[in-house]
Amino acid sequence: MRASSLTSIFGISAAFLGSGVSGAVHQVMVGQGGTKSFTPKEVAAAEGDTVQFMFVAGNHTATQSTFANPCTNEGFDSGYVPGNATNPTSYSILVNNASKPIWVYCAQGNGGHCKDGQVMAINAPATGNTFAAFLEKAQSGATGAGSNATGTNSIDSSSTDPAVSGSSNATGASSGNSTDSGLGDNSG
Ligand SMILES: [Cu+2]
Repeated sequence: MRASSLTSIFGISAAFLGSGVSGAVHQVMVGQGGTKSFTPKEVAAAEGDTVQFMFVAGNHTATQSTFANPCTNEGFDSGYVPGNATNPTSYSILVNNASKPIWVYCAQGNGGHCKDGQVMAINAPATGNTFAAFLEKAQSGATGAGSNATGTNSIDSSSTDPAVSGSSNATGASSGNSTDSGLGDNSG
């Protein structure tokens, strides 16, 4: 009994170490040049890689949605982060499943930034549910009022697999300068 539970604990920490060592870091600038943007808009990440959002200007979020509802929080959420070009606050997520696309938008302006095209994707497929299709959906303002596709293949409701490792140097994010008090933080 004792020995077997010790063994499994060991197995978990060994796997953890393995992914931490091999993972690459992909930086994505948020708000670069004062625009409502993610740069780059698409990232191809392997399992164990980290995507690090760098908030360089403005006041934005990095928030996860689904493909079907581009401007609705379904997963991680950085909260509002004021930009700083010289010492940007970062927010990192760990990619646990490279075969599952991760859709990201900015929640600032009660969905306004998203509708203006401030979206990005990690591991978007080249056909079908592409980044271009996601962007078009976001800009069309589709907020889930219409039909929800029931036959989507790889996108389901389990939005918990990109593990959130949190922001590293947030100093008062979302205090005092947000213009959108209607949007709460519904991270769960
Ligand atoms: Cu924004």
